[in-house]
Amino acid sequence: MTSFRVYGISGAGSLVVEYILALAGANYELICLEKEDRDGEAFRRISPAGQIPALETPEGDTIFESLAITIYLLERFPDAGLIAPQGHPQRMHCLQWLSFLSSSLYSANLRFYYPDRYGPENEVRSMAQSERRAIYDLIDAQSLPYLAGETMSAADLYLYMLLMWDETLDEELASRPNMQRIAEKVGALPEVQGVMARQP
Ligand SMILES: N[C@@H](CCC(=O)N[C@@H](CS)C(=O)NCC(=O)O)C(=O)O
Repeated sequence: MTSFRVYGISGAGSLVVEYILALAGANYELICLEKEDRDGEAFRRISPAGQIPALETPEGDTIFESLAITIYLLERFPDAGLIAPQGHPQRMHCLQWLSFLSSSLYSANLRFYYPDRYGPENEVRSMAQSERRAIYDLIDAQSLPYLAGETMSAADLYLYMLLMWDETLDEELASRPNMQRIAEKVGALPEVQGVMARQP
């Protein structure tokens, strides 16, 4: 195998993995899994919880969890310009925002889209919606051009993926100009547009 294999679901948590690979100029194949594939023994050996994203490297190693895959790819493609170099403060801020987004906004989205897994559906969903909006406000309160600072980083790509899941995104962005600017900049990248256009 000469390319990466991304295990995903169309438009879901595999997007950030695709964005990074596309921006790094790496070859990859997207394998979209149905529920029965995700529950199957073969995939559970790669991702024990049966969740996507998971990644198989050209060397045949596998890794799951979107944050871990993101950090792994940032290390593997240091020249892709998606994180500042070692020792630069923007590097720690990129890691900080990635970590924050993965533990807070991604989780709120999971509660919003799979509420029955967490408790009474309507209550869980409405609490997740409030939480999502509070996190949007917090992001919008940042005044820097991008999450980590002056230049775009993987944290902005990760945010963009999470925003893509919001069915009322236009309304959410309309009242949050700082977050809107980041979404527009990321959405204007041809590599990101290519990934979105190729979603099965
Ligand atoms: N913490 C995990 C969450 C992964 C996750 O929940 N993925 C969702 C799609 S966005 C999934 O696999 N859903 C299918 C399912 O849970 O049945 C990560 O960041 O990778």
